Amino acid sequence: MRTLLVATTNSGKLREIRALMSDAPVQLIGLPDIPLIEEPEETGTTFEQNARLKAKYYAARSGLWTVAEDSGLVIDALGGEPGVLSARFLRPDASYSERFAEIFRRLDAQPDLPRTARFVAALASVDRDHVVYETTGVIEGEIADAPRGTGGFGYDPIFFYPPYGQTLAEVSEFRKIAVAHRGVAFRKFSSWLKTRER
Ligand code: ITT
Repeated sequence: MRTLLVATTNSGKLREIRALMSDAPVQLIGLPDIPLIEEPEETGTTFEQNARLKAKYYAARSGLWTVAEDSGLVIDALGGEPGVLSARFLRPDASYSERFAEIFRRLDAQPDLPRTARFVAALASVDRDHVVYETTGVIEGEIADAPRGTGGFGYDPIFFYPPYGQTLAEVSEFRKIAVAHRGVAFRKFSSWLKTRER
């Protein structure tokens, strides 16, 4: 089995990706398993550009076949913010409670606008400098009235998923990845791997 580097510095993402790829025919390793590589600057303006940028960067520095993803929360009433800047929204070191408060403040200032939002994930896999696979995944939902739940990570406490009637922080990881953006993208990748890595 070939080794595949899952290039993310986000432990929440890594945990979900390991669960999603548990039956993929590859030997998964994460950034904590290899010598430290400095993080790239995410200069892209789209999720797809940043996913490619990260996959190419980590593949070149590690010499390993790599998969990376770029994701974020897109809120319609905020013109798509925080979007590709989700990890850095407000300030790179802002807490999520500060970020939630700012989002509620801005949404409350526009009570007539819908609270629709989506999480988007773009995935890119690079092998020997070539992008060998790309895909995206999306989950549609709404911004909750208040943060709820302690599971998941990032913006999960404010992302209300109507079919569950709960935020993504109120459901188990199993139920989250069954429907969420990263689950959609990594299941497609895993199916593609099964056809390629026989
Ligand atoms: P890497 O670039 O190292 O993978 P990162 O956290 O900086 O880690 P991104 O630039 O792709 O990754 O930013 C993704 C941010 O979007 C993440 O830090 C969260 O704030 C948010 N996000 C993405 N997926 C999420 C999810 O499933 N639940 C909650 N928040 C999520």
